[in-house]
Order: sequence, then structure tokens, then C-alpha cells
Amino acid sequence: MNIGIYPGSFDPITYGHLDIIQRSSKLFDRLIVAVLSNPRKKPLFTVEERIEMIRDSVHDIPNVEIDSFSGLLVDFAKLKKARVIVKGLRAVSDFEYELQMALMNKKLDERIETIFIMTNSKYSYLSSSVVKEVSSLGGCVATVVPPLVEKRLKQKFKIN
Ligand code: COD
Repeated sequence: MNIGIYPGSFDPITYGHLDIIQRSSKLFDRLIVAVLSNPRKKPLFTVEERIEMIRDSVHDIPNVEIDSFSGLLVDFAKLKKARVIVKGLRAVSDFEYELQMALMNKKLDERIETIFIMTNSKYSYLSSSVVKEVSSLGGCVATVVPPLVEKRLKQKFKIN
């Protein structure tokens, strides 16, 4: 079975992430969306909240599973018998960081391949950080995140 892993913080999931999930799910028998559990990063949403929002967004894609991990991604990939890591690329700034991670992951486990999917041009400017900033200041994010994410952001920031 051909298993792919799409890892990230997903704090929270955006339509940019969702586009990568939809497109990469067609490349694998199973795609595991792996949510990083790292309290040191001080996320806005707990792992459980992030998983709830992802689950609600991908319920119509049958071969997508959601899981969380801590520690090394390559160890989680091994546990799940996945040999391909999927990453999204938006701009040159993403490339340097992603190249470093891909090469380090290869060093840690030479069986692992990282593949990159180019962002949909509609979402090339989109990041979880921008969404959180706009939402915290009362801006509308309805066109860039799924409805449940918009709702949860409003609840977090106590916006009506
Ligand atoms: N369009 C396309 N792709 C996008 C978009 C968009 N609008 N927004 C985000 N993406 C891509 C990102 O480029 C990334 O590939 C992925 O979606 C997830 O993004 P984020 O921001 O939610 O998650 P990150 O980048 O914070 O995730 C980092 C990891 C969790 C992958 C990384 O920290 C990790 O692997 N940690 C585990 C520890 C480890 O193994 N470290 C050693 C690696 S060197």
C-alpha cells in the first residue's frame, strides 16, 4: 500500500492546506494528515481542536486519515509504514526551510522521500499566521478557511 504523510502545525487548517490535501490524496492509497504536537510552539489551538477542524474539512475524502505526532517526523513515518512526506510550497522563502528539512529527514532515514506540491495560486499568500492575525483583529477570514475554522477562530478571539 502506497502511504503518504502530510505533516504540519495546522494551527489552524486553511484552504491552502486543504488544497494540498485534496490534490495529494489522489497520489496515494492512504494519506495521513499528521498534526504536530509540540507545546513549546505555543499553538493557538490544542491538538484536539486542530484535529476536529481538519476532520470536519476532509470528511468527504475517503482515503484521508488524521493523526498527531510528537518527536521526529521520520520516526512517525516509520511507525505508519509511510515512505513519502508531502509538503506544500508557496514561495522561495518556503523552499529554503523545506529543503533543509527534506535533506535532514533524508539523512535521518534514507528510505524517506519528500515531494513538494506547488501552492494553488489562489492561496499562495495564505498562512495560518496571517489568518490568526486577521481574525484576532476582527477581519473576515470566511473566504480563506473552512466554516468551522472561522467559527472556532471567532470563539477564540471572542468576536461576534
Ligand atoms: N499553500 C500551499 N502549501 C501550504 C500553504 C498554502 N497556502 N500553507 C501552508 N502550506 C504547507 C507548508 O509549506 C507546509 O509544507 C505544510 O503546508 C504545513 O504547514 P504548517 O505551517 O501548518 O506547518 P509547519 O510548516 O509548521 O510544519 C512543520 C513540521 C511539523 C512539518 C516540522 O516542524 C516537523 O517535521 N516537525 C517534527 C520534528 C522533526 O522531525 N524535526 C526534524 C525535521 S528537520
